[in-house]
Amino acid sequence: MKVFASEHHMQHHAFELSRGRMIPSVESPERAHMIATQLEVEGFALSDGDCPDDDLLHRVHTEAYIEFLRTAWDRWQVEVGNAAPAMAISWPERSQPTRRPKHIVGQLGFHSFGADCSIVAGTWEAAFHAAGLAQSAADHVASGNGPAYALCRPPGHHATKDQFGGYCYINNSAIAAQRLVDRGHKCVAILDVDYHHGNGTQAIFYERADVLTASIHANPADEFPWFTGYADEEGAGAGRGCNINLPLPLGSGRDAFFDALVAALKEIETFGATALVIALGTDAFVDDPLGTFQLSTDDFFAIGERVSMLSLPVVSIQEGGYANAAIGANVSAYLRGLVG
Ligand code: SP5
Ligand code: ZN
Repeated sequence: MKVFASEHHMQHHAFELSRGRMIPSVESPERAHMIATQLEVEGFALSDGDCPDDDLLHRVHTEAYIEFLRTAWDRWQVEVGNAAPAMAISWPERSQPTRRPKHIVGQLGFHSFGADCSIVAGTWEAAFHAAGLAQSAADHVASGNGPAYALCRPPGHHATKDQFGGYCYINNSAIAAQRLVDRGHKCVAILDVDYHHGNGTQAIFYERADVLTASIHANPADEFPWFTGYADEEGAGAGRGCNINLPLPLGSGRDAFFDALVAALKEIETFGATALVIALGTDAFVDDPLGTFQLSTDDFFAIGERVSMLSLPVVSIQEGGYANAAIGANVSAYLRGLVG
């Protein structure tokens, strides 16, 4: 198992609006530190990644959005200053076509979908290099060198082609899948086991037939990201039938989760995927402060084992997981299950 990780993430420590109050984001630098420390203790060597290719970023996201992310902090400082986190206060209303404003405050609303996510001084650097880890992990796997894991922070699966939210800015799992396509895989699957629906990944590939997206998550009627993630969202146009949602009730345990996992893996086999991206959130863990599912550390080992049964080249990308005391053990259990 090749592990890609970098220190660039440490510059990103955002704030989030939580129950009416601004708090330091639950998505903290400590998360990646705990994972890296545990993996090193267990003997995994950590390698840095390349910078992501511009054209790869632009196949997943719009050029305007990438340019916005790159410059938003500096523009916010000119406009607002005092080193406060950059965050929207207005979002486009849904009932009529809307346009992209010029002003940074308006663009923050245009390019985001929630206030759990803000831009701080190091956000671009962290998100850019996280995408590079995903690209490098995909390159490693595409070259036939065995499985790879990218310790991406910030996470990515909520980010759409032109909007950040849910602690996500650049969609690292989508970057990995697109890289596998660009390296010759005609059918790639993304399986998202994060507790939350991978709405951004779904949106990016919704009309594409070359990337199957499948997500196991808490029912969006009761949980973030609230507005998508239902079972009847099947994809559209050429992508019809290439999106699978497996929403589960709040509080779901191992049995419900593994039934969904087996169903998703079966669909991935039927689809004929030649490579697989696992969007590895560990927030389905029983003690996760944001989740309600009941998975144990051993269950993450079993997820890895199940995934390995497909015998596909696998790129694993870190998504959520907020039980910092256990996050290292959960990730390493999954990786050990995967390699057998
Ligand atoms: C990648 C990922 O797992 N994103 C999840 C984003 C969820 N954001 C909304 C969570 C709101 C919880 N507020 C914090 C409560 C702290 N006690
Ligand atoms: Zn999550």
